[in-house]
Amino acid sequence: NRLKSHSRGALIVLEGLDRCGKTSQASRLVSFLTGLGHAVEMWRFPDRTTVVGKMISSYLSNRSHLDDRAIHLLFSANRWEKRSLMEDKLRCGTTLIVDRYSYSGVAFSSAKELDLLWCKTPEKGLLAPDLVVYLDISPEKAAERGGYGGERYEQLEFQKKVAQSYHKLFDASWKIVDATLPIEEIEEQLRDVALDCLVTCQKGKSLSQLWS
Ligand code: 2DT
Repeated sequence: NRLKSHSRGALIVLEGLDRCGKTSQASRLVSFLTGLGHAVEMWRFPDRTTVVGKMISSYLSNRSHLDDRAIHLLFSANRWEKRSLMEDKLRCGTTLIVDRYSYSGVAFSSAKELDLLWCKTPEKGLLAPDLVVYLDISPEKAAERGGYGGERYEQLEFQKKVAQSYHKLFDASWKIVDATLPIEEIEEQLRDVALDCLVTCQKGKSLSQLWS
């Protein structure tokens, strides 16, 4: 119908510690929404395919070393280089399910004791998500799931600090989901909040900017 073809897509972000199940829930949600006939894409940050993304990937796999602030700004630049495409997609009606966004940027860098406000600053002006879902799991439980790869941040002690940083970012608008529930239950909760969010966006909720 006319309204639908002119309405914008929703920007939905999934956040959480490593091994919380974000990536598999994001792809399940994409399949579900696609099945309902919505235009949907799965995105992730860091986007390791760009030149900046390749620098980030090399840092994460310990093939290069970078100053804490320098890598923070690269993660941010990696979002900025996708910003206009993101806006175009949303305005054309495509919903984006994004695996990690600025909150990962701030949570991981401030876990290294960089100032929280300093970490947020380069994110200002990026598109604000319409919905943030946090898949909540304790660092200990996440570690028990095994399968930490060999990447730089995949260590229990560091993940504990990241969890604390995430808690400082929690906002009343976030949907906090217990990531230890059965996969299907989490999936169900995500479907509900995502559909509500899509409706709100279709009804004309405008796009806004982060941390303004
Ligand atoms: P994946 O394992 O999900 O690819 O993430 N990270 C991520 C940051 O430190 N800053 C950021 O801005 C983003 C998006 C989280 C790779 C690691 O990179 C961290 C885990």
